[in-house]
Amino acid sequence: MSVPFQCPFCGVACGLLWEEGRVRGDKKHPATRGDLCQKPVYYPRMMDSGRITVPLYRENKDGPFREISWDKAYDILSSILKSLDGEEVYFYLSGQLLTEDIYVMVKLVKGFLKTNNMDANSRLCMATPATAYRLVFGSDGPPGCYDDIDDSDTFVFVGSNAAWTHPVIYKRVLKRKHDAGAYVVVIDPLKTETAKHADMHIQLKPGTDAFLFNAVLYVLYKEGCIDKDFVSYCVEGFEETLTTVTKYAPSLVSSLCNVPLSQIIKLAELYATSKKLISFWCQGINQSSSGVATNIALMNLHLATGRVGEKGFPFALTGQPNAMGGREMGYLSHALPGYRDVRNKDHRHQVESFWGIPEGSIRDKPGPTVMEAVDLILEGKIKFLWVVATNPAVTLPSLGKVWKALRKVFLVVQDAYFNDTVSFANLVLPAAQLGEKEGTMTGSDRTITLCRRWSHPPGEARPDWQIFTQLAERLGFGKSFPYTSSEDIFNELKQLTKGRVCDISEFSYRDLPRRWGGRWLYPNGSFPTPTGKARMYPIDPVQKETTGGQMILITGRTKNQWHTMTRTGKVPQLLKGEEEPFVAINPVDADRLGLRDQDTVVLKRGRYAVRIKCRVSHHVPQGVLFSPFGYGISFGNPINLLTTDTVDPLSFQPELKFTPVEVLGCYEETSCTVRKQEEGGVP
Ligand SMILES: Nc1nc2c(c(=O)[nH]1)N[C@H]1C(S)=C(S)[C@@H](COP(=O)(O)OP(=O)(O)OC[C@H]3O[C@@H](n4cnc5c(=O)[nH]c(N)nc54)[C@H](O)[C@@H]3O)O[C@H]1N2
Ligand SMILES: Nc1nc2c(c(=O)[nH]1)N[C@H]1C(S)=C(S)[C@@H](COP(=O)(O)OP(=O)(O)OC[C@H]3O[C@@H](n4cnc5c(=O)[nH]c(N)nc54)[C@H](O)[C@@H]3O)O[C@H]1N2
Ligand code: SF4
Ligand SMILES: [Mo]
Repeated sequence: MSVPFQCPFCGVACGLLWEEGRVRGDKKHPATRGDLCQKPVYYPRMMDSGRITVPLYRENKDGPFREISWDKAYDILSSILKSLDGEEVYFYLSGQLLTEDIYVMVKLVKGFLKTNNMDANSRLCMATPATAYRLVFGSDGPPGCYDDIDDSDTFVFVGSNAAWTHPVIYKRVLKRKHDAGAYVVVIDPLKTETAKHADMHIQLKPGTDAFLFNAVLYVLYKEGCIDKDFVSYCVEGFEETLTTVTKYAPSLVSSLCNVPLSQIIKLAELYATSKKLISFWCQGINQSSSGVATNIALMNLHLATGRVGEKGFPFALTGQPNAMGGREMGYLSHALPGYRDVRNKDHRHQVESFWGIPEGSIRDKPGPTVMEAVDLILEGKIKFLWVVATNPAVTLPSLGKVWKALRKVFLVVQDAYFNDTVSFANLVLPAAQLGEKEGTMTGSDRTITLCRRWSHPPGEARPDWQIFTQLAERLGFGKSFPYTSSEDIFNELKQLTKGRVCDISEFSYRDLPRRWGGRWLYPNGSFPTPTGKARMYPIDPVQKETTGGQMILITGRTKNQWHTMTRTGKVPQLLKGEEEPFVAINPVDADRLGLRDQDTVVLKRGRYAVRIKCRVSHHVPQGVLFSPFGYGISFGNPINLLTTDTVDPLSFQPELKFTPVEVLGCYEETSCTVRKQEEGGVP
């Protein structure tokens, strides 16, 4: 038996085949053509260990869980949901769910429970590029696709360690470098694996990318390299942008970013003269308090040089396997299915009439973002939180506050595995995972893959869409949720995309995998904005500061682990070298602090502290630290105790790449208390 599915890990979304317990690449898959990396190869070996198999309940969070039936679980849920109003409940979803799972939950919550109190872990991930794309092009979605890699001659990776995080894309780029001499630029403060293979590594100071892009635009203008035709027919805002950019002369920016002038000139030359140039970017410029501005500053370079089609384009690498599908279905707090927005009256009416609910059912204000919801829980305004396929007890920033909120709220955790958030829960719902349920996901280049199943969920576990459907029935909405299969749901949700950029109304399960939007989203230089033109914006970057004695903590990923390790952490081959948390520190800084490799240090921000082993490494520059964020509570205090919920003003995505911290050598350890109890305590 050969069962097609999509990789459950990164957003490259490789098409795979399960064949009698083995996983291999699907050569017929149009996006990834049979390629894959190590992680999914071990998937069949992870699937069974540490699973939640029955619904569990406890009224008192300090007491033990007891097993309950699904009937009882739905009773508990429906009686709470009926007793609270829309502002008192909150739903936190994930880009690791199927599109069908997400659609049912969005419909139930935004349409029938009449609240926009919903968000997803994409808030920590893709909220920034989704916002920037909308502002610049009028719509979310990457303008090109993977096929474009194969005839490009220049690749610029910004804040992306793709060699580890999007390995199949990076391999394809390196093949192009090898076969056709393509030129690869990596812009990253760290000497990453990705940077090692680059022709030019621009090792800039953290948080200074927008300055760099402004300087590149400055050079492009001064050297007469603007695509004037494209700009005049297809772009608005060029003049204002230019006025601002003249403040960012390359000599000034060179010292500000701490990069050689020659690299700024070379980068400008590449945007000016390449045949086809793709800028790939990811969390290094998304998880930032000025993320949208930096995304736009990068996209300005593409608009100024007419690179939004055959000459290349800006391409935001999606993190999770179905963060694209989630955005298409409107799982962020402002959104509705079909890339619609709750603030738009026509959009609300279109969706209301499709769902057969009265006008005015969908609220016209975006709900709070997940970090705002944490504050609302602490204020006593949100009383019920349902977390599905994400592990906020480790991955949200400002964990001291998050733990307090998780302890306070009535918490439902719906997961396939016992993750860290379960230890804060009242009600635990066992979910089926990929391989045990069917449905679709959309990958980074808009290709939708149908995931068939080869196995049954363990015990009482159920597909997420089924859990939501059965609850909807209990709540009296059965008629509007008549689904008996994920295909029923797909056949409904696709109709809501008709006429939208992400139109899949003609797709069916039979013809997947298939990409929506064609090869290029905007092939004729016309954009879904009110004027039909794309928009450049003047960007005045703000310099982020540290105070004396502090170092800049960057957080991110390791090569073989997937976030909080609920699956990959069970495979010794993938754990090798990644068994325990660490912080990487430059040898000069280590010397100054009297540290040797493998010493324990204490990282401190305000009253929060994390004890952690250090790795002395040339890969981080002086003044900067790097630490992976996925290690759960059983490893000690997670690194997100130190990160803050400072957010971007437009995307509300938190700053996770720039946290000023103090580093105390092990000899100072005793002076540094970890105030677990005070902050709500680790369970
Ligand atoms: N192995 C593995 N792969 C994954 C994941 C995983 O958990 N494990 N997770 C997936 C998900 S959900 C996501 S979102 C992606 C994330 O993929 P990436 O964004 O590639 O991964 P990160 O390690 O978070 O950060 C990338 C880089 O940003 C750099 N950076 C930090 N600050 C700055 C800055 O100011 N400017 C610039 N230019 N760079 C900066 C860091 O040094 C780091 O090398 O990975 C996906 N793929
Ligand atoms: N400091 C710092 N923090 C970060 C980041 C960073 O770079 N630095 N990155 C952020 C980013 S980009 C992301 S995407 C988040 C990721 O953060 P999370 O989403 O919290 O991390 P995961 O470990 O991927 O959690 C996914 C959960 O879904 C469960 N699961 C898997 N499949 C299914 C299913 O089919 N159904 C159900 N119900 N459950 C399932 C898994 O068991 C796991 O518990 O972390 C964010 N946090
Ligand atoms: S590159 Fe990403 S999608 Fe492809 S196999 Fe590896 S983890 Fe899975
Ligand atoms: Mo992500």
